[in-house]
Amino acid sequence: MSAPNAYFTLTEPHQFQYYQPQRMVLGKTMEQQLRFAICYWHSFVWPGLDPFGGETFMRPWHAAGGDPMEQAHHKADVAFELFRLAGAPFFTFHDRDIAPEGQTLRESNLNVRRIGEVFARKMADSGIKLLWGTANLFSNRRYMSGAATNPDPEVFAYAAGQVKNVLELTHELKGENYVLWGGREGYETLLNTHVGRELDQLGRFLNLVVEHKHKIGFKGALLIEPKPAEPTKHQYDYDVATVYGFLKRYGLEKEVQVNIEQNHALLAGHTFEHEIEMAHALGIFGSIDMNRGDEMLGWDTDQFPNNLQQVALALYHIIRGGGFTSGGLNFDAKLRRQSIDPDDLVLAHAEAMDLCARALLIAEKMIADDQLSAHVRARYQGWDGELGREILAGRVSLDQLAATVEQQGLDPQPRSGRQERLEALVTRYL
Ligand code: XUL
Ligand code: CO
Repeated sequence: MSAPNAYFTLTEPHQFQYYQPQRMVLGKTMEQQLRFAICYWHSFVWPGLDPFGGETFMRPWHAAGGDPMEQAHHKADVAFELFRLAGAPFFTFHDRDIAPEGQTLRESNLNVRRIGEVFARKMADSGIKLLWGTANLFSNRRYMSGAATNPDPEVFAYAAGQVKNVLELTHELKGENYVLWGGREGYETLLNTHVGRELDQLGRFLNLVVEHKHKIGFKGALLIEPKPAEPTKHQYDYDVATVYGFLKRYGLEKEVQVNIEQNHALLAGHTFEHEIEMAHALGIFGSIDMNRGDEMLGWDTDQFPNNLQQVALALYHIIRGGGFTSGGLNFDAKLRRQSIDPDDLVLAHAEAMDLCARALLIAEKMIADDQLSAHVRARYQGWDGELGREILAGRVSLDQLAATVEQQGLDPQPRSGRQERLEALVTRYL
């Protein structure tokens, strides 16, 4: 097994321009506000392929003919070296990212547990923590028609066996959340799909996960990650509002929250802030998968964030909604396939962290200055008056409202929404 340092030419933790973990911003340290995590899958599993070409990164732990468990150990060494060099306090993983699939569920789960033991030691030595764990219920061919939503209940059982293992491992590693992204929970054509059954199956699955969480005493949050399409044409967890409707229907809106991804929001035809604000309004905001989609491409490009204004507005809404509790900013982001230098992994993450820190300082200015929220407050002021309060308290009927307009001669006058002025104001904070 090679020494971890051998993989990167960088040897010292990144020197940031803006990210000062201990600096106080809006009542917490930057580290507590931002809670950065590096994900395993894009950096250590994806080899750089696209639909037209294969591996470009040539990661040594993917070398043909190697022993898969030894390669998994090597990968873990390099992963923790990346976390140290980039200075991220958390990481995230799927079971399949960290250990090879065995011949049986039992063997696969044991492989995951063996690397889990390696993680426990490395986490104790480094102080790096687990933001969340998750199970990969989409790569293996058995899941091609869904996991919980598969027409075959044996596949549902298999998926349950994987989730049980990763949920327990996440608990043992003191992970702060557990994520469920419905990778293939959706469908391609109604000609072969019974939507009503599939939704009930998914609702049952999630209830089982919630029951198991309580049984083992896991205190972290369970998070669903919405995505409208890809890999399936119609994903059931389309966006935050759809997930909320699903949770309500299956009685889980108090048990489960959402992990919102920038690129997924874009694919759903929403802005990132829309999804964040919707989650706050519905009381299910959990965590963020921070990345950047390409506005001209209709798929999940998972780029590292670098749009300062967009990130600042996202952080403004996150913090105004109360900020993170168990959640954080997980870089669900991957290098472009031509970025083949190992050091690109370190620099991409570190620069993204610095950008987010800079955006946090901008969000701090927006909040301290208060002009943006003052405008919104003023716009809804009427609702704090007598008429507004009576309506919302359910104390007036349509008859009474119609009579009020006539008796008081109400003639409401339109007022400017001032969008351009507000947009200009935002750019002034940058
Ligand atoms: C896929 C995606 C996943 C989840 C975890 O688009 O975002 O990597 O974040 O399963
Ligand atoms: Co994601």
